[in-house]
Amino acid sequence: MTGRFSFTLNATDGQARTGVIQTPRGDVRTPAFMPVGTAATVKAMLPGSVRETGADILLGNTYHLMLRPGAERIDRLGGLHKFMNWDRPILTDSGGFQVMSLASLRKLTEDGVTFSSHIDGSKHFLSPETSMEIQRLLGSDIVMAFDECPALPASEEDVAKSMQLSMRWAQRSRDAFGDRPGHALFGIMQGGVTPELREESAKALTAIGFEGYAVGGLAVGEGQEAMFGVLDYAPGFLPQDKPRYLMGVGKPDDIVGAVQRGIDMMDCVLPSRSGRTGQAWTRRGQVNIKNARHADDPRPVDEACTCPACRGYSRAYLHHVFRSGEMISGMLLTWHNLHYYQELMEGMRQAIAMGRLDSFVAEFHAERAQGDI
Ligand code: PRF
Ligand code: ZN
Repeated sequence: MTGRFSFTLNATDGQARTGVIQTPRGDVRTPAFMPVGTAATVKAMLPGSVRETGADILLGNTYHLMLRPGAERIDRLGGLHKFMNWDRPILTDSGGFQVMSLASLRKLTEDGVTFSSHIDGSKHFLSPETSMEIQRLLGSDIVMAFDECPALPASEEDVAKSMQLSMRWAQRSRDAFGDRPGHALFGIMQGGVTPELREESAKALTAIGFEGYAVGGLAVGEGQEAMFGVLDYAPGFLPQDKPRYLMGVGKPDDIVGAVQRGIDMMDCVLPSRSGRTGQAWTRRGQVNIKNARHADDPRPVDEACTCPACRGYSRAYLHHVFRSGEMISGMLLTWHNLHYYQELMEGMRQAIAMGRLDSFVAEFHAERAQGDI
């Protein structure tokens, strides 16, 4: 694998930006939405189908893959790209956030986190050093620093202490990552909803120096208004010439608001997970295919959508296969949802390039306000 990791900004519109992340495994057009492939699969989708929706990059998870099937095993089998048959870029999260939300018997020290697996109760240890090693074994293209995301609500003092620990871990992540041409390490800003803490975190990260910067610690229950409040200033603390990644966001209107505020990358389980629970996301908002009103409806989920679900199937069919527990239900709705998300990103990229993001966003909200009809 030759080539380098770089980021080119092509245009800005207000705070919003569009550009390209170049990696040896291919380009990532920004703003980018990364489908989540936690267990080495975007659930219910073949990799070629994920690509057809317009995805340039997937997200994988250190926490899940270290527990099952194990990073050493994936390494022996040729790395995560080969293992899951996706040859384009993969970003891996570092594990700390998932430990805090999924594992039991957690013990946090300066060194790292000891925890019990949510799968079989086995005991494990994650630290900046072990997380960097696991992400190297996986063959990740964009490696995330090992951080701690405090559970909310938390006092400002606890958020400050946690952020400062994450900044020490960021330095240890940088040191352990080493020199790996073509691979990138991203730092993760923490600091809750306190501007001074966000600024302190950004200064610590930029002093260390990363190939990209994530805004962590948001979308953890604070609500959209508080999240946008932080995004009104936090991206401005980060270098202009490096990608900015908002972790674990979000609903379509969260994504649009984040892009307007200068975010370049996002990931969320929502389009894939809600596809498996009978929720479709469309220009007109959310459609619950379980609802009896769809049982005789010959129309597609969205008349204007060109995905395989909307080109080939009625709401009545999707309602039927969901009610029957058929696997094609999750496959079709996941495809539709990922297609919708990627089309939204493409629309924003083009709008930013033309300096028309405000009118794009106005149209986005106007269509949603009409509701599903
Ligand atoms: N840190 C890491 N992963 C994350 C988060 C974080 O703060 C979030 C917060 N929304 C999602 N995923 N490492
Ligand atoms: Zn569709």
